[in-house]
Amino acid sequence: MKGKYLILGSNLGDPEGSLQTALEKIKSELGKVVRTSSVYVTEPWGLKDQPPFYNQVAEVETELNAYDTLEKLLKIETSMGRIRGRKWAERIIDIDILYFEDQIINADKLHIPHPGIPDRRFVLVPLCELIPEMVHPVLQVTNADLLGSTLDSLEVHKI
Ligand code: PH2
Ligand code: MG
Ligand code: MG
Repeated sequence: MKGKYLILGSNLGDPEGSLQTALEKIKSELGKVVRTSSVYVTEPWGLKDQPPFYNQVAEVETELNAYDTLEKLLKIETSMGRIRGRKWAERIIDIDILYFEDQIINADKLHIPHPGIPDRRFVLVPLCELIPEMVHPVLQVTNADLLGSTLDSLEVHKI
């Protein structure tokens, strides 16, 4: 299976509303939103002293390449009032590229597949709702395998 998958996250203001707004902006800036996972409330990963996150995975179709896609996503984040603070800190909206078909990119500011996938249940759980059988192009195991073997134990609740 060769899709393009994003993860959206928010834990400030109106997180559910922000996920919705971001999906609408993705539609107008990138192309089609083919499918979305459920929304999950997730314990903060990395920095504990912040509100829980709302996370959702989206499959998108776009004619843009990965670099231009990243540029558009950063533009959407800025248009929604994202201010960059501490690494892993609270944010109105974060949109990261997880997979871009089976492309492997390791550039300055763009790493695809997203290097955090195997260590984050808040990514793997919604991803497995959509594509458990997809094989990670670097690790050569499925998303379901990654979820089964992850060392992360943070809680992820479907709402
Ligand atoms: N994003 C982060 C840091 N920690 N934790 C959860 N649960 N969800 C996130 O989206 C998230 C996080 C930095 O991108
Ligand atoms: Mg992120
Ligand atoms: Mg990001």
